Amino acid sequence: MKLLHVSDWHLGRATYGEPRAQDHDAVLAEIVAIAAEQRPDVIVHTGDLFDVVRPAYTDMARGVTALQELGAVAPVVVLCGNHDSPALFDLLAQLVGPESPIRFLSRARTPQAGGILHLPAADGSEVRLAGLPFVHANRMLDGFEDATTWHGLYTDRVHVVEQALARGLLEGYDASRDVAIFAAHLHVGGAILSGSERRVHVGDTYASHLEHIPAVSYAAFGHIHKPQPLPGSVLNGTYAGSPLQLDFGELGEEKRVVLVEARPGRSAPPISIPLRGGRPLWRFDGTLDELAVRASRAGRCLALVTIHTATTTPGLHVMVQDRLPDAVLLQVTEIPADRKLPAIAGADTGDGPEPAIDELFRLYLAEVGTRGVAADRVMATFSTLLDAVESEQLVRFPEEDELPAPVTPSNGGPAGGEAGTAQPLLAASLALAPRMITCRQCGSSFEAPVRRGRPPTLCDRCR
Ligand SMILES: [Mn+2]
Repeated sequence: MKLLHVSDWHLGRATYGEPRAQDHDAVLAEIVAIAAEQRPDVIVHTGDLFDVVRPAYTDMARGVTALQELGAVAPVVVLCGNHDSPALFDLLAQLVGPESPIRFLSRARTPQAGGILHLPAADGSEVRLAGLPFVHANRMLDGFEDATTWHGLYTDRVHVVEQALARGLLEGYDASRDVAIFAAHLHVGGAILSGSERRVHVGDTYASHLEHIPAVSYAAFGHIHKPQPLPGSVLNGTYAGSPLQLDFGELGEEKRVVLVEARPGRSAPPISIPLRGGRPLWRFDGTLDELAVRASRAGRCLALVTIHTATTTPGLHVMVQDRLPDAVLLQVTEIPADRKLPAIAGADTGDGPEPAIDELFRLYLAEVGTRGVAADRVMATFSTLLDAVESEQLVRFPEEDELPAPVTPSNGGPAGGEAGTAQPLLAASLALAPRMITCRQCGSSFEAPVRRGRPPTLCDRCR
């Protein structure tokens, strides 16, 4: 008996806004070709056929077409994953009809209600397949529990289902004829996550224990995107994993489908068949020169690029694209070195007296930096302004001469503006002029210059 195990297609997924449809088309064609070559007796898809509960019609068509092509090779059992809609699965099941080679399992069923599938294999053996689609923590399992038990621990609730399916697998089991398979969309504690799974559905509340799962020839699991054997050595089985690198948590992961050749009553080692279709993800962090060296290895990929430059470089995106002509640039981030001041060794503000305001600003520029302009220019401007405030002198920056003349009644508004008559704008806005202040004690008004943004609060008499 030969079984082909696929999982977590996530049709409709985009990565950083880039649709993966062409990658899915490539990898689905590859999977169909593998099925046609290997001629399995049964094909199991362990869930997350689609990325969202309401996929686009084009993605539904893409999924149904691929399943039909697989169904032309062997019966296909598709489990509903946490990203899939059970209602959509019911609808698809209704449309294809009971005679179709494609079986959509929308929710967990008791053995009496069809939870165990019996599928004949070419070598005369029979596949007994117990399927466990994703169980939501907040939905009651019809047929397995009632209102008094369904709010119990998730792992205990899933255990009840697993036990019922185990009993169903064993009932009338013939070790000389039957191959028992367990298939589930389930998070098993200890599995290594890719980071692209839906976080809330791989949390500890959703982790279940392998000891509860019936002894079978092979356990086909979906839900975790990193291809891997089931943790521990309790059960012979794997997470087939997603067929594409869906997100950067899956960077460098080798994707695959799993082929299992089992004989009745025996467990069988799973064989990985690598998938090469679809563009891989690629991440780069370095200088443009370093990119030029490494670019040849990138090829057709979806790239996340961080470039370290000396100073803001116009046209950087084009320069990166020139070096990666076949890549789709998902994001290019520039980190110019001059947006931060060099950190000063020993500039510890822990104990000593409170540092001066320019020292605090210097530390800020060393730690956080600026957004647009070189940090040393910002620091110089800040120092100039600070000196001007302290010495109560007007300050004039050369840049001010490049500004258009301000609109005032004396120069007749915009039409009469003349170059060279600009007022010292920055100085005017510096509030060096005295301000009217109300005395905190006697309530009288007095004029005072504003120093460092902190005006006096008491008049001369009350001071
Ligand atoms: Mn998934």
